[in-house]
Amino acid sequence: MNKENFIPYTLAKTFSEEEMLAQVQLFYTQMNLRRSLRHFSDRKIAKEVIETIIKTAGTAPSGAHKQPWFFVAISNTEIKKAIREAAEEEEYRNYHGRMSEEWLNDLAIFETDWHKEFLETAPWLIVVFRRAYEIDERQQKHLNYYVNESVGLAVGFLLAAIHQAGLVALTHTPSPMNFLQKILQRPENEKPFLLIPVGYPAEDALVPNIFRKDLAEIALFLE
Ligand code: IYR
Repeated sequence: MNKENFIPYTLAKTFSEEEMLAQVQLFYTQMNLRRSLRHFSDRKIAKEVIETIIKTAGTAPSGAHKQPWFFVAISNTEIKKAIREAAEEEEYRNYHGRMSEEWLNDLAIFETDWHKEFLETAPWLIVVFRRAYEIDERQQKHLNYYVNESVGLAVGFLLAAIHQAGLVALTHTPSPMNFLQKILQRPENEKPFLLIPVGYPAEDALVPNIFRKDLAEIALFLE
């Protein structure tokens, strides 16, 4: 092991067994309250909050520590409007022919349609990009590793941070999403991954009456 490549690991905290269980149960209880929302208030959120949420996302692990993500945070009214218009154009086509009958049936309980008002109402839109490769000073391409896994993990951290702030979000995937690359003028090595409106919930916000799978349905313990 080359000593120059390593530093000692310092754990923030260690718990007794009881404390550990209490901590993990508390975190589960908090995370279990997270919901995806489609009804946002237009109440402003300080830029520093969004900055810190994005810094939290940037603490996620990634293949060969390449950190193959990029976040564009938008509060600008004109840009949000342009994104809404482009997203609605694509979604109109999705709901009128591009999505299968089965897909439309699966979505029926969510009562979604091509209207995406939340893209203008929410005070911030965070557009997450995945970087399939990096371009060095000599214009050489260098592939990143496990890009979907890495960016998915970063988004998980992002959503947890949003929830921790008492805010709500939607992991939105207007499809296709290349309009985001154009509107936001991102380089060719970045492709849109998710579009995430962030804000306070609208006062009258409703969420679908759906349930999470039990532990036995999502896990197997081999002891
Ligand atoms: N992108 C469309 C359709 C949609 C797809 C899935 I999978 C959802 O979980 C919800 C919606 C839309 O945003 O309406």
